[in-house]
Order: sequence, then structure tokens, then C-alpha cells
Amino acid sequence: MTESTAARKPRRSAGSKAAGTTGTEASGNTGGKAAGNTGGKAGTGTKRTTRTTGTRTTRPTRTTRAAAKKGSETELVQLLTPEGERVEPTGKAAYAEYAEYVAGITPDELRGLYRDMVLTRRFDAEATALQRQGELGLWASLLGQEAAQIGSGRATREDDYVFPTYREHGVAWCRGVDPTNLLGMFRGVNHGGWDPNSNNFHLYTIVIGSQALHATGYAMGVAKDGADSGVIAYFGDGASSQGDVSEAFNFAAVYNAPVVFFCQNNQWAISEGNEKQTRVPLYQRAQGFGFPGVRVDGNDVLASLAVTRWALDRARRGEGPALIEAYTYRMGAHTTSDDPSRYRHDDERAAWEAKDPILRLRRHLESAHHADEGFFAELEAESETLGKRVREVVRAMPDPDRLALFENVYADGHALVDEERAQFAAYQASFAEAEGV
Ligand SMILES: Cc1ncc(C[n+]2csc(CCOP(=O)(O)OP(=O)(O)O)c2C)c(N)n1
Ligand SMILES: [Mg+2]
Repeated sequence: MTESTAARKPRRSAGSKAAGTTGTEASGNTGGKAAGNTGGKAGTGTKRTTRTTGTRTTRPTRTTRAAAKKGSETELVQLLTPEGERVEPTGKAAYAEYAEYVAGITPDELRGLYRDMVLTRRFDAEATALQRQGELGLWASLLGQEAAQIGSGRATREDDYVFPTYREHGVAWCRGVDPTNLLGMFRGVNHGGWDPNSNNFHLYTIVIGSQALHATGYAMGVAKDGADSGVIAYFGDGASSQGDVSEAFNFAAVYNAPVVFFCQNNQWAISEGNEKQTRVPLYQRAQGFGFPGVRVDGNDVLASLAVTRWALDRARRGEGPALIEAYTYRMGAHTTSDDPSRYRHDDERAAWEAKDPILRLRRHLESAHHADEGFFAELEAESETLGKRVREVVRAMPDPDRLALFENVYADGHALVDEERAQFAAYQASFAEAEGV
């Protein structure tokens, strides 16, 4: 993995970009397209569980049940089954359009996607362990969401701009951000940890849904510049309930902004399930705003790559925004401060384990004889090396100067902040005095 230090500005270009030529060069492992497969279907709609809040039941009405049922018949774009089989064309024109973007993918590129997912999962496991050892204050695991993130991340071009939430470690990897840089904020030693313009990867955003607006504004600017870069905003199913996200959808639609809204529907917003977020499948929201929405199997890296390439490509051509709902599952806790056993059943997780994104690509690589034991052993060794490096770098991160807390609040300083800094400095000094130092 490489990390570029050069700023990646939006690229001006007269014509549209040819399909399938996207993908960052970080490990140069994706790209290319040819005619080919179409997606299969799956019956995964919004949950319709009846839940009670206080004395008031939130039972869906007949109409909302009908809408949800319609959603449950929704086709999921899937190009690789959980058993690792490539999905053959079924005559669905729209699916063929997505599948085109990965039909020519080479064994080398498939191994690259696998490597990305394995190393990202290993990094994530290491971070979770570091939090348990007291080295990080908090960690938000991406476990289970590797395919959605690596597929979409590898669909982005170097000059595209990415606006993540706080869980997009796999996308950061694809953008060439050194994973150890993701950990400073979670250790509490800095406010971000990387220069967003070095990799066109914005800082992690904790204020739920706000980055959808930032991305839309940025995309409107890209269009005004006459550039053909794409912008992608990541957010979760819970964020879809935020006003910011609806506002972003509308601005993006009416200004025809080149932005892709990538919603990872991991079924949970901390302890709130999908049925508290929406009465229709999330991807259908796009229709009301006037742009296309697609539900993709978020545990299928190929489908995630294909659909994101498709969406970015049409954005580059000036066809405006698209919503991708990556249907996936948060296998772990919301963060290390959360205990999911308090609100969800183990059998739900077990059902999703069978659809594991890494396992399905491994099955495919093995059955198609695209990878041998040597490849998997080498990757295991590379994972170990990455884990060790992450541990060493995190433990060596210096504590910041406590007064640095007051920096960067205002661009040009502020009298009140100066006063607070002085008070805090005096408070700190009082400890030394008390100890007679
Ligand atoms: C505006 C705002 N409201 C509430 C929160 C607290 N909060 C942090 S994460 C979260 C749930 C987000 O769920 P989702 O969008 O599905 O993303 P996920 O964590 O599942 O990836 C909430 C409510 C916040 N950070 N910002
Ligand atoms: Mg969620």
C-alpha cells in the first residue's frame, strides 16, 4: 500500500470517462470491464418486527407492511454468491449494465481485492485488541463490511473525493491512507490524523449524516469547475433518518451534483434496527428525490465494485447523483463501548456469518484455481507484519501537549479561547505546586 503526499485535485476534462477505468492505484488491483454476468436476486427487505416504545406501539400499518413486502421482493445486485459462484446473466438489462464493469476482472485483480479485505480485517482486529489493552479510547469496527468498503473504495479514481463516516477503514486503505494514521483520534492524541487533501479522503466525521452535505457541496464545486471527478459520501442506515441526508439528496438532485451516496445498511444504528429508520427499502428513497437508487449485496465485493463504478461513471458524465444501498451486516459491536448482546440475538449474527464477504471470495479463488496455498500463506504472513507494525506505531504515539487542545478552534484566535487556555495552564501548574515541584 502506498501513501501519496501529493494533493489530488479534481480533474478537469472535457469528455466522459470510459467505463471500468476507475480504481485507485494504491495496489493497482482492480479495473477493466467486459461484457458478462448479470446479478441474481435475493429476498432481503426491511424488517417488519413489531416493537413497542413505552406505551405506544410502532406496529406498521397495512400500507407500510405492503411497502415493506414490496421491498422484500427487491432484487439485490449480486455477482458472487455466498458459495463463491459467479452469478450468470439472467436477462436483466440493468444487472448486465452493472456486471459489465467487472466482467473482465482478472485473477490478479481478484486476488488484490481479497488481499485488501484480509488486511483490512486484520487491521481492524488489531485495533479492537489495542482498545481492549487500553491503548485506544474507543474503536468502531468494520467487521463484516469489508466487501462494501473495498469494492466501493477500489471503484474510486485518484482525483475523486471521499467523505467517510468513522467506520470506513477499508475505504481509507483503498485511498492509500496509512492505517496507523486512523488510530490517533481513537487514542485521543490528535483530532484527525491525516491531511484530507493528500489522499482526497476527508477526516472521519462523527456528526451523523453531516458529511452527506459536505460531499454534495464539494460535488457542486467540482461541477462548477468543469471537472469530471466524482464524489462519494458514506453513511449508515441510521444516518438516513437525519435531515442532513435528505437535504443533501435534494441539493444533489436539483443541482445535478456528481455525488454518489453510499449507504452501508449494516442493519443497526447502535441498538436501533432498520424498522426504526424506514418503512421502505432505503435505496427506494432516491426515487422521491429524482435520481436512481440501487440495492447491492454489500457482502459481495464484485457487486459493490461494479455498482459503484457504474454510479461514479454516470456522475462523471454529468448524469447526477445516485444512491447505493449496500446491504450488509455489522458483525461486531457498534463500538468497543457497546454490547450488542443486550439488543440482538446470536442467531442473527450466525445467519450473516454464512454470507461472510471474505470467505465467499476465498471460495471463488479456490474453486476457480485463481489462488494456491502459497498465496494464502504469504497473505497470512503479511497480515502478521501489519498487525505488528500497527501495535508498535500506536504504542509509540507521543502524548500531545495538553494546551494543544485550544489550537485550531478559530482560524485567527479568539480572546475567550486565550482566557480559557490561560486558566487551564494555571490549573495544570497547580498540580506541580501541590507536589512541591
Ligand atoms: C447528529 C448525531 N446524532 C447522534 C449521534 C450519536 N450516534 C453515533 S453513531 C450513531 C448511529 C449511527 O448509525 P448508522 O448511521 O447506521 O451507522 P453505523 O454506526 O451503523 O455504521 C448515533 C446515533 C451522533 N454522533 N451524531
Ligand atoms: Mg448502521
